[in-house]
Amino acid sequence: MAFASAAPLKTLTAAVTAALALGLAGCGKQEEAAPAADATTAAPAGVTVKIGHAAPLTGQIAHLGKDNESGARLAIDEANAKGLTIGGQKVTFELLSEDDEGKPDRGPIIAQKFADAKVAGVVGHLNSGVTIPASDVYEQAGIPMVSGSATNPQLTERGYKVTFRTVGRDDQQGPAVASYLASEFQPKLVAIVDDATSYGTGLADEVEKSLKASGIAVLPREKGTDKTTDWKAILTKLKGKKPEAVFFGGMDSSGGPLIKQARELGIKAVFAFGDGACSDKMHELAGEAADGMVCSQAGIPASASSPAFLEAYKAKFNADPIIYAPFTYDAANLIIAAMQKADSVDPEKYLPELAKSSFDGASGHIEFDEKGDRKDAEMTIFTLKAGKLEPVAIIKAGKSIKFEDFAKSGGN
Ligand code: ABU
Repeated sequence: MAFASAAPLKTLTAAVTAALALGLAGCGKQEEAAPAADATTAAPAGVTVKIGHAAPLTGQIAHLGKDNESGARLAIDEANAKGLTIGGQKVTFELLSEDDEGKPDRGPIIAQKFADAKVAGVVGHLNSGVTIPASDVYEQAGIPMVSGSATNPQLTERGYKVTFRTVGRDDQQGPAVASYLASEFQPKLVAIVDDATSYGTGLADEVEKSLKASGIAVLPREKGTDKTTDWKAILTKLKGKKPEAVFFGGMDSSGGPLIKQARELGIKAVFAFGDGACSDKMHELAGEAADGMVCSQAGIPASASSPAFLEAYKAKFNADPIIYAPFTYDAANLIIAAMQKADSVDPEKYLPELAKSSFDGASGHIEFDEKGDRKDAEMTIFTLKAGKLEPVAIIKAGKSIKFEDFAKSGGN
């Protein structure tokens, strides 16, 4: 990623202007230090650095949004516990978390709110369809953003300097899940359904391209929305066409009802999904009907994250991460590590360090390519057996290996 200077942030306050001299600009308020009797022994003044986080925190996929938020919060709390000094100032990070409701039009509104609040960086958003329009505002404001879950290629295909992600892309994930479906199940005819979002449609397109390239016939696309939970009309139509496999591009909140209703209608096809529907929620929503499903994630499984992260997450939230928490934890830590390297929380100063990151995170080693995409992102294929999602294979740098071999090798 080539870096020109980031656009200057709007209207700096006098306090922030003073902080700019210390390399602490664009990032929030200067805290008042206690009056010191002797200037030579005075503790350095502290600053509060705001980090934005945005995801759907209400609605059908709030479980995933809260998982994302928890990952970022854990990183922020750990950094604060360490008591970091950056640019000679003691830094306290403050997480400003916003509910974007997974709605594309909320993305730019929240991004502008973060810009007005002078956040120094953003973890998020969760949905590609929200992150992409929000990123226009972050680019304008010069605010680095690292998504831990948005997988649509368009996010990093527009030459923006501030957009990064810690997960892989749907043009990696789509071929991975399509190739597993083709080799394991050898379907001759596949139906593809999507939820009409940027993510669902984009991933379904990638899967369709890959299946067709393998000589597999694909039925005309069927579409719902990201709110659809009644799929009977579409499924009844598909049943008559007898596909041997069905791929759904969408989230677990819609994917669970889809597979449940398919089994109720007697459809025996194998069902496959992408990362948005690759969670234990599928079993919660569909029960035994979800058994046998195949799905992919655009990174390593959350359960294979670093033991230190898994222990800290469990201790703090009394729960295990669902899908993306390791990736939002890493996103927040990447921003903080770049600030430390630059010895500045000024986005313009730490952005080049973020782009050059070489970081061992909870989700593995992370470096970014020139677009802001994670280099050599792993793709994991799962099947759901007896109510549990089990990773079966990892695809990295074009090579597929059994998950147990990947785990034995320590994830390298
Ligand atoms: N990657 C799946 C969920 C988030 C997205 O819309 O990309």
